[in-house]
Amino acid sequence: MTEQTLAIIKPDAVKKDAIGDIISRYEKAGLKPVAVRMMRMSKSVAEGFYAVHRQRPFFDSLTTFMASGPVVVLVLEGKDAVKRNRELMGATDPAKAAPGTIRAAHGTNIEFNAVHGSDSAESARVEINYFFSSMELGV
Ligand code: IDP
Ligand code: MG
Repeated sequence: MTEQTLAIIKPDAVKKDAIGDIISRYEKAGLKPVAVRMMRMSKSVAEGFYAVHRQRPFFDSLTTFMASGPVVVLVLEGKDAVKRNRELMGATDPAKAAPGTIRAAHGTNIEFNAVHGSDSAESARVEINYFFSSMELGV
């Protein structure tokens, strides 16, 4: 089924000049960017985005990291986009991510792991609407 997911190229990957490689991986996998923005999140925008993790011990560190530099936020569209993007990304901890995945190639550790990807169709919907207006989404 054709669906959309939200991806974020995190500050660590932007600093490493990996934007082009990562977007190329999406395109080659049949995940078409249909909305893209480069931006810098404030700490409170990062906290809102990761609100589901607010009880976790790494919440403050994670949201400080996400606000530490520019990111690229994308809506990707394709067949089974949520699942396909999770496969492309690899495991949360780059040390455990399968060879050939984005996190294996560009992640540094379990926190600085290069990319975000929605984990379900429902969270994709919420995350896409968190960052993009209907005008940007062409709906
Ligand atoms: P995911 O990004 O693979 O979906 P989540 O469990 O949703 O992983 O965690 C969100 C983000 O929080 C991760 O991508 C990573 O940046 C950070 N994170 C997850 N677990 C840890 C941890 O144990 N220590 C530090 N940061 C973590
Ligand atoms: Mg997650």
